[in-house]
Amino acid sequence: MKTVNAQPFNYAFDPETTALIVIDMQRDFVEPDGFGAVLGNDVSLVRKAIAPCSRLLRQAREAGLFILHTREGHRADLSNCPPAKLTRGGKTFIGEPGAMGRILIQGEAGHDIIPELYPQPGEPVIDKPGKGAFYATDLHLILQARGIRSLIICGVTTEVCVQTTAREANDRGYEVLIPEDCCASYFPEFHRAALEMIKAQGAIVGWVSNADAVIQALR
Ligand code: C5J
Repeated sequence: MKTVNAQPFNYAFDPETTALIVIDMQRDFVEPDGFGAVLGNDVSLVRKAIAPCSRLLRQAREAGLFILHTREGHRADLSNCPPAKLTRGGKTFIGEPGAMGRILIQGEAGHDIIPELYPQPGEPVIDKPGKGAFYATDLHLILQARGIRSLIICGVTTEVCVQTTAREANDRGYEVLIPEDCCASYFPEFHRAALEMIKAQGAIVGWVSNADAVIQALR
């Protein structure tokens, strides 16, 4: 077992039964011409997570951890996008043309994962239509088949897709750890609040740590 210095108390995990999931580090969310930016957000806030994620990814690969990535997006004909989701955004909408192709559409440049954190061969990529990575995907099946029990979750945004996935995972019995500098939000106060909620009441959803502490545990 490995132990990570975490809050609200140390997090113990077995690398054999632990997976690292990188949530939605897609060009549409973190690059200056993407969906997030067009909605009026300052992407420099979410780009802060790239370097810590990259360091953690490198160490996780070296340690042989099971690594997965997710992408939020939809079929080109929008048939797997709930009508309610299609009306959200206010300024631009899913499926509309953007600087990197149609917004959040599978196969478009903006839907792809940023080059800095690009998946390596053998690392499954989960395409998800919702905020949570378990909803309408085969993620749970893949994790169960590998005997995974603990999840280290990184990515964007903290209070949306990261938090939703952490809650879904917790309810399915996984022990969740979030390295706080490996996730980010366009709203720093939401980032802080989401992490507070996760670790409250004796890790009601999971544990919070940082990239260096997880890297040290993996060494
Ligand atoms: C959002 C995400 N914020 N990946 N998606 O719409 O958090």
